[in-house]
Amino acid sequence: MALREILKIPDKRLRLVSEPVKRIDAGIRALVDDMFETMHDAPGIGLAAIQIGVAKRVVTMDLSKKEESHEPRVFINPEITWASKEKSTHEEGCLSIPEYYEEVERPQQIKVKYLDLEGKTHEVEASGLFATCLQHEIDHINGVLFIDHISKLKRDRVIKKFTKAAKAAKKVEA
Ligand code: K1U
Ligand code: ZN
Repeated sequence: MALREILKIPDKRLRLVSEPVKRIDAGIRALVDDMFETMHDAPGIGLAAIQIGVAKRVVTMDLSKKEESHEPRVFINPEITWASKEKSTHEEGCLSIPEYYEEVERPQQIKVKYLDLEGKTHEVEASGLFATCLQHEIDHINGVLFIDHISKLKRDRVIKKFTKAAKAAKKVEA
């Protein structure tokens, strides 16, 4: 297991469309282990593989409230098969845009088809934080960020702030 660096905006890799997983092998299992370690360390409740620079359609999630009782979930090649017409609004954060939170409106309920680590197909119905987090992570594997769902004015402002910080960090490195 290894702690991996989480990409931050404006890293262009966050805009890649991730590739479907063709075979669930030792490489995918090692990737999932690294994702859980990185996500729990951050800490976060979800992570998409592209956030650690791997453009594969793999998502990890743990919505458990207590630190001692982890409820790890893995979604491989997740696909939204149904979304409710009713919408709901939740505050979202993103490990690739640290310390920035905004309200986002999304379908209130969704159904998602995915593979588990054994390659078995499942379909799950999600609502509440589970639905919000799944949609946020499926957006990531499609190169979409939660700031794409907010006003252009707010989005431009946050991109500008992180671009400036990335340039300053590069200058210190050089
Ligand atoms: O994908 C990510 O960037 C992870 C993100 C997931 C997410 C959070 C909230 C709404 C939608 C999607 C996070 O985990 S941000 C951190 C966070 O929300 C959190 C961290 C520790 C405890 C509880 C929440
Ligand atoms: Zn995110």
